[in-house]
Amino acid sequence: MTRKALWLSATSAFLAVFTLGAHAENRVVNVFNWSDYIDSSIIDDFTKETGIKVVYDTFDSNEILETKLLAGGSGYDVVVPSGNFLARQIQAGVFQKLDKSKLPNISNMWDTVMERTAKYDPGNEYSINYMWGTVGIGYNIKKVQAALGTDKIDSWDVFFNPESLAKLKDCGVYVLDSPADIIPAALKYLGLDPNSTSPDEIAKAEETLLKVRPYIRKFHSSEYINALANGDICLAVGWSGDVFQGRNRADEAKQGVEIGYSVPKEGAQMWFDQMAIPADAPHVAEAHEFLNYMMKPEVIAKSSNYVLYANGNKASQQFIDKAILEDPAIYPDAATLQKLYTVSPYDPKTQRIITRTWTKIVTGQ
Ligand code: N2P
Repeated sequence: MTRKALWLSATSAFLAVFTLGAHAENRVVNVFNWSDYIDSSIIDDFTKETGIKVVYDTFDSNEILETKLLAGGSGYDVVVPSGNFLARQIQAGVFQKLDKSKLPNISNMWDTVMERTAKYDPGNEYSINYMWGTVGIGYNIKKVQAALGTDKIDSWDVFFNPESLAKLKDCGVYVLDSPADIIPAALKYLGLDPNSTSPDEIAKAEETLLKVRPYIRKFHSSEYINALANGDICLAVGWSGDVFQGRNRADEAKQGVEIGYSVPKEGAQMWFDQMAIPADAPHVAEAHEFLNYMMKPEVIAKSSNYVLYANGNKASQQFIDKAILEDPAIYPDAATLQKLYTVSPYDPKTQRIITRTWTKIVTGQ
């Protein structure tokens, strides 16, 4: 070897090692998940274990996530839409199929949940369940008792009946800013199909919501956690685990605020939030490592123990706090399951009606 050739090969060897090293240090995964939805120590542990840095952003609305995904080039590697939104996003070509050979921990998943999520993602080819829960009523037990003379809330009537909600106006009512959660609940209350696409029936739901509109202080999908915990509001139509987080924050603050959660007897929506990889994700290998890590039983159990939602990982159940596993409002028993319904994605025409209807409800016109 000439001196020059030797020098060149030494340089390229050095460059190769250097580049590999730099690459390992620079490994990144960009995650876009719901707010109040993880124990942040999980992110730190993932980075410690894999060397992959996590850039973690949050949202509180499927519509916001969908707008980013449909625009393309979001830069996200892992996103977590709810099943009804995921289904139409798969149709729109927004996601890539998962490489199951990179996801050995999938064997920990729970067939009962996978059967349900297959409704949105046939064969579960594009997504993995993160958490699932219900839409129900969170409330301040003492304030509701004072306003209504009872602290037993077991019906949507407390919310959809204007006479009842009027009594809660002053202590404060928040509602999810989420048409696909609230309109089906109104339809169910009216004894109609929560999945109705009939414009007449959707108009009835609108009318029902407009009647209680004057008594709603705010439409927002994450502020109710603290608002309940601080005693700033007495009722929120919200997501189960978020209400329970509000209850725990209230307990920790020791100001005497007591929070309850009701799965109304007329029926409540059961939803599934699914982890998926966008088709144009910049870090596909890292995304798979992240998903595989999240399917470790101890890891996802830690998340459920913190966010107070059930997850779709069967093997994690041995690590879940007993009080959570045995709470039928989190892990529903047969009687609770009976009351739960799921929703289907809206077709484009119905979606336009729903969007228009929701604007009217939120603006109160
Ligand atoms: C997390 C709420 C997620 C539930 N804070 C809605 N899919």
